[in-house]
Amino acid sequence: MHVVTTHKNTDFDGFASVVAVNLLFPEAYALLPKTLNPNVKAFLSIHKDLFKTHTCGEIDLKRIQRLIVVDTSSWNRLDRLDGLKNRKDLDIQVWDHHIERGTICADQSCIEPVGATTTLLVRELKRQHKLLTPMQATLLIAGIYEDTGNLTFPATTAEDAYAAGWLLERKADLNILNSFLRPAYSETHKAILFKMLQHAKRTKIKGHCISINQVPIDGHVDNLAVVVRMYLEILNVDAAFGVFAESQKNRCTVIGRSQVESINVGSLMRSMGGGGHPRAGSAQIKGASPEAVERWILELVRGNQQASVQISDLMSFPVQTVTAETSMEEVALILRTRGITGIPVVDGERLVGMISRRDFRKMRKEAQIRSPVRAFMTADVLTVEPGKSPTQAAQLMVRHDIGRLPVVKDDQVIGIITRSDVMRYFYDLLPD
Ligand SMILES: [Mn+2]
Repeated sequence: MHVVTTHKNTDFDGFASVVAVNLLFPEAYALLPKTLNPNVKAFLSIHKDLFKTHTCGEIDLKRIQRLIVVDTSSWNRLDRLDGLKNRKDLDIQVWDHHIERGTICADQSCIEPVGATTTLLVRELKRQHKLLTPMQATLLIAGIYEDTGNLTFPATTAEDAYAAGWLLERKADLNILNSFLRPAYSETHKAILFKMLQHAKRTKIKGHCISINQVPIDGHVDNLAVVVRMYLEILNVDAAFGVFAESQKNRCTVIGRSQVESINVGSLMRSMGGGGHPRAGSAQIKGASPEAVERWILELVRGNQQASVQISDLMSFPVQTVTAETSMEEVALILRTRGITGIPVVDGERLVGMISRRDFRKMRKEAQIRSPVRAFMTADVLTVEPGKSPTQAAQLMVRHDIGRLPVVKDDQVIGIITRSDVMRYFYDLLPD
């Protein structure tokens, strides 16, 4: 007898992986733990008839010859299968995307750091040209979307996105999916949040109010980012950090969230060996006490260099300018040779307008190419001050659909910032 199973408190990735294995090995019994996460439970309550599943009590463990484990590699996360632990004749296969090895010794394993275990199974389904019903495709895509936060979590890989694409081609239904993929907020999350609120403290650093909270946890808890986000909102601080300490494994998981631009959580977490984006990030630290991790975060926030990036750090200068008397012909030549799309028009050092490639469309006759810029320039020019932040510049560009902003200080043009300068900052390609 062959059995496929997954971890307790089964999420969509776990359940979808079980179903995917069943497509690869139709003879395997799908064994589900008694505890399912609330989203999966809601899904199964409606779709139960479509998926043939069993629970532990229905199966005689002695008859199992082959065990396929998905989305975990630890015996203690399986439901009532301890009796199989010491069976020498058992053939074990593991499919998982958590790369820390668990306690299960597998004969065959596929363990790779992708966003979801389902992705690894989709690879195999694709290779074997298996047919999927739209319902199966929908369940599988739910597994990928849940574990990757709809392909937005930093752990998401290109292969997760390709797998999602393949499932959409097989008619995965996003309407059904959305009604079941509410942010997972379980009893465990509630208990952790409650503990955090009991010990909440606020710290003032450089005019910011932040909160760091140490929480002991027992084993891996999925999706702690949800808890940190709620904690941040309830405390209404500028940034919040959860230091989740697993004393057994001697490691801490830090999850940070920020609602101000001047605290860039992604760059803080990168300094700690993790990753993320300006508003959210995480890192895992081995062999440090939670107290030491807290002190480290405080130090990083105090010296938060990245946060003080201003337009003046990103802008280009000196700026090529023209006067209102320059001919359009000359402007065309400058645009072409310098590979730019617009030039500020100045009177002395004062900004009086902007002439861009678009303005050439206003010309009616060819002879007008010899006319001065004054006739075609935009006089009402949006500008930005050097002390403003990259986000503020980006907002102006998006709102007014412009690709460049002159940087003006005391009525003088001191630089220019383009859309690509701002993008480069957001993608962290800022030169040191
Ligand atoms: Mn998973």
